[in-house]
Amino acid sequence: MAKTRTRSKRKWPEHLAARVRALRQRLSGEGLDGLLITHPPDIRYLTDFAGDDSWLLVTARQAYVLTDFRFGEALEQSSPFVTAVMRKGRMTDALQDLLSDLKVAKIGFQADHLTVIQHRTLREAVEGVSFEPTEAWLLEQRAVKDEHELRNIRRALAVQEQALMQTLDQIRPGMSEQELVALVNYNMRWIGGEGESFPTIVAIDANSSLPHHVAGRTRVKAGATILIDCGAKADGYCSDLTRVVSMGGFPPRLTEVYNLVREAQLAAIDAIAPGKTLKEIDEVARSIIREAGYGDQFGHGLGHGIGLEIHEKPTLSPRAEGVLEPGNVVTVEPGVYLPGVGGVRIEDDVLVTEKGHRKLSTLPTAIESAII
Ligand SMILES: [Mn+2]
Repeated sequence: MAKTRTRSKRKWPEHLAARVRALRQRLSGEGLDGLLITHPPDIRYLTDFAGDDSWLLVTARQAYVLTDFRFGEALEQSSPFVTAVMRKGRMTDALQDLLSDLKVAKIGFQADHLTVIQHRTLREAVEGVSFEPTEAWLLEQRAVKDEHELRNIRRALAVQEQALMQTLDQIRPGMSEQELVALVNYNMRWIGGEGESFPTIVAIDANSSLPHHVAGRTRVKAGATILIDCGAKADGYCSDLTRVVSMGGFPPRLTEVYNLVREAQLAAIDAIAPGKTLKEIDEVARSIIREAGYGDQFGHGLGHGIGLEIHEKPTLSPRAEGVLEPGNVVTVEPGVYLPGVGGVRIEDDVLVTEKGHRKLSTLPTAIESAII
């Protein structure tokens, strides 16, 4: 088969080189000659290349991106330092062709990001190489953010906060959930975000007791409770915030719940520090809500990591194992959901620092600020 690759001699940007070095260290520690990376966010993390339908092979000395015509120019622009392998046929054939040139015996693959069919095809198409399953290596590495990543998360948050404020100014009686979703998304794009981190949630009145309500035709009326959960993206990095507001003032039951959720959130944020277990942070918020009699109405985990994906490690939940580390960025989002009445969730994004934590989001949460 014709050779369509030339080794790139371009120098890697230092922050990407550092990420690849860390991966190579693990590879050699585990006795592997390379890792085949099939999950697009992991490929982007290591190379800045944001195309899909492409695979990355990292060996001890080289990094190859297997892609096709659709992404060739984009790859050259974002990542001239990798070696491009332009495939014309099947991905596995291109890989076979590449591997037959390299002196490699054992290649790891991402067991959590390869389908059963891809795996079978790989084993059949590529001879003389043994493929070893790996799990969550890059997800674990990505849990600790470097300066470049933090800058992007901060940028995403800045866009989102401005968009959210603007949207709150624009809400009028008669607007539907769908229209508000459109408005939030429009504002995020207009202000400079790349788009949404996930489908924006807008839930009015009793719909807000559904944590992942799908926006519909319910309309804003005077006195309405409105939950907005959304996120913007900057350079691929996600932000994630939730606010609940009221047109004129919350009913007594929701006032009680709002203040409770806020108290639980502030206490959990306060407790965040390196070395703390993921479980114990969750328990700080959960115990406050439980003692107030709403334990059963807080049915999800307290938070999750954010980064190139909206749900990353570490997870703050009663079942999570592990401890917080400096560089983790997590959401803190307790909620109380009362079917038929409504729900309150308040969500902010928090960085774990060497000494404790820093709240990255800045919008207020006091109940007075939630009355519009
Ligand atoms: Mn979230």
